[in-house]
Amino acid sequence: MSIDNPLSRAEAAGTAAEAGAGATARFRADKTSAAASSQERVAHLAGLAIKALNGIILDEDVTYDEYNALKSWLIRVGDDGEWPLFLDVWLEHSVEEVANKNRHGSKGTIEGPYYVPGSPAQGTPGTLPMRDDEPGTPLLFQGQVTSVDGAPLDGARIELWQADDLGFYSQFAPSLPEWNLRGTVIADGEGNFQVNTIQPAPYQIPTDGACGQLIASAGWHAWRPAHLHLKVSAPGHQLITTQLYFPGDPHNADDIASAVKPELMLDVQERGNGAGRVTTYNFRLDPES
Ligand code: MBD
Ligand code: FE
Repeated sequence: MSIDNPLSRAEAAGTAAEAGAGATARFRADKTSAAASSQERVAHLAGLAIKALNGIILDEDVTYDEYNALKSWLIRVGDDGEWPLFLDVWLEHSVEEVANKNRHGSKGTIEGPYYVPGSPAQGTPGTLPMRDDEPGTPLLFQGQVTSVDGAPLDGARIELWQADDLGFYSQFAPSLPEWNLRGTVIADGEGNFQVNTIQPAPYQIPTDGACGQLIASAGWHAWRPAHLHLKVSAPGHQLITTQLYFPGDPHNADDIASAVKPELMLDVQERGNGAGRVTTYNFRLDPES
């Protein structure tokens, strides 16, 4: 974004349907695994879900007007491509809780809809791909990757993706370079890494799509606190998908996606002399089971 021709926030945002179409295509490319569940499991879980919804209809005397409002909203979620957004905001946190309940190392949290595999790799110290005049406070993010027993891990990889200073993710908002603020850092032989980036802005669920319509109709807020997304891995160890948060963000306590954990709060310090901020976070990985 150039100083003499700044994009308005609305221009930088694009539309909910554009972001939704991107997230839907991404999911189809990376995560569609056919027939992962047995017939018994499908019958059990689908049966329970249908029973729970029928219970709500009967207990709450749901009317035909309400039923038809739900029907038209569900159709719109698909039209806007917002099933990935809807599911990751309101359900993924419970799936993550189940998936990682036996882990001893660093906490994970949800992946969300905006991960793209294959971001450009580089050594340490590194710098996330960004525009020449990338807006935002510079942030040096550093740490060490060890095993749960404290052994430094050679061959550790830190994949980072994040929103920019307006809260937008490259490849899901228009006008951003393909890999803007997405990168993979290869740690040194002791698992130490340093990466230069900028502090992300909080993320607002698009207001012009089906999820935004639900939020407005219910009178909820639409915000996720500012966060860095990470996938941290090392040979022989379980990959961690996580996010890290910034102290003082007004939505740390009421993230719409319920993905904040106290262990995921960064300690951010000023570097002085206008050099921006620095934060250190160490990752402890469980051995492969
Ligand atoms: C995000 O940036 C995000 O991290 C999640 C989980 C959902 C929507 C947008
Ligand atoms: Fe995010």
